[in-house]
Amino acid sequence: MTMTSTDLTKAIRRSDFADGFLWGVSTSAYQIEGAAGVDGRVPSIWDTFSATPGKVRDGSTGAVACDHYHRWEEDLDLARAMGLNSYRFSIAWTRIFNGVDERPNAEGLAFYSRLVDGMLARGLQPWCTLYHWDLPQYLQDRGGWENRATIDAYLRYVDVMTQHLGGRVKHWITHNEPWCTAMHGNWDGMHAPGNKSLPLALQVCHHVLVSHGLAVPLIRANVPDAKVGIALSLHPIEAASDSAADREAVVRHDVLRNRWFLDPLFGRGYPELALRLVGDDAPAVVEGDMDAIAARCDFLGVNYYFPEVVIDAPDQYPLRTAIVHPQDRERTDFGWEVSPQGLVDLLARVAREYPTGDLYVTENGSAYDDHPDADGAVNDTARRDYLIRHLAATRDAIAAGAPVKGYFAWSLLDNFEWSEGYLRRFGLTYVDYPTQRRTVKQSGRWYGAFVRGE
Ligand code: IFM
Repeated sequence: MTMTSTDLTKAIRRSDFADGFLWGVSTSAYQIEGAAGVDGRVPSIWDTFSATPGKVRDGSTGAVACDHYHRWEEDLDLARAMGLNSYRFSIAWTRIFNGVDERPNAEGLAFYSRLVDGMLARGLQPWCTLYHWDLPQYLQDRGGWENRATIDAYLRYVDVMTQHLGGRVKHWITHNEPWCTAMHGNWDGMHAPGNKSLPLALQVCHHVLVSHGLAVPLIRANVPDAKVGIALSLHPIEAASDSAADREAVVRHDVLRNRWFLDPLFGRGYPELALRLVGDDAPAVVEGDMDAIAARCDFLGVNYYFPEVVIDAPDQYPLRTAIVHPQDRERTDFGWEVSPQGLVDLLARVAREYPTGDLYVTENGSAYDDHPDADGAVNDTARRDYLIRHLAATRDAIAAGAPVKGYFAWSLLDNFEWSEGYLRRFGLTYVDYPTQRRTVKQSGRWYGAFVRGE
């Protein structure tokens, strides 16, 4: 039986979740902060990439974005007014080290200090992501993540930030979605720095994972009672048909999309099948790397948006698979499939196959083409329903045994959606970019009422 939109709002209650469950929103520095040249911030690879004609669909950049750097108090007030108890943000490395001075930039440190204090003052537990794709351009000029020296630079930055904020921030995410850093950045070229080479992408990926593993003990050493993890973009993989060939394609697709990250993080090394498929394109691994990557974490962050449907495609290197987009599926305005069941399956699978410890949905959300109505209200019923159905999915995954302890909606605000620029709105809050006026959407109003138990 299909539920109507009104039935849906009754489909879930806050009391379906444990008392200590975390209710949050996720954001990232480059997507919201703006203030690109302010207070000693230097360019990141995303400044360079977005300024390159043809790289971002609407020709925009994150130079101003939501001007959160100046409007952070208003933005944290929105999260507090919703009744949330946690807030996930990322630090712009480019505000901390400029590539010239040995010492960190005092103004950058002060900004994140103010921001964290602002969270604490509003009852928001800070969840800090150390790397959400905005590598300093000066490091890219020296080879970026392909160069092992970037691991050392990252560790120095992590050391400084965790010493600086460690008394106040206990939850640390080393990297957000290394798949995107590596593969979109260096294989399909959709993201900065825009390279198109599989071996390069795999080497970048390896160094990012090593940097994660080496950061884990460093964070623990600097932060009393630290909880450390990584946020992965994971996808359930589905066969387009029942044919044996398509079902085998699922196994091959999954091995690079999901297991390439999960297996080494949980001490199993890169999957044999993946290594066979990529052959000589496999990354160079230095002795000790795999042990480093397998550093025990306190939690795993799962970023979930949609399942991938694949077919057997013998001419496609290296996986011999292709992603297809069946027409009969419900989709957001971005074209991403809406599948709450995918979230149930994904969380249950991860919990079943890996010793993850606590799980958090560190991102989940939907892009629809919102427009304020004549009264200025944004009635994004589709996004509200997406949210309700994915919260219900989270509840069902917990019932199926997945130890999920929190949910962070992507995102608090409409923001700069990478190569889509400002064309895609994921926010629970509408941002009118010319005026920077914020309007909480129906989805944000619903989330707040739900979290407040109303
Ligand atoms: O906007 C991104 C975010 O930066 C990382 N995860 C996916 C989101 C939606 O594409």
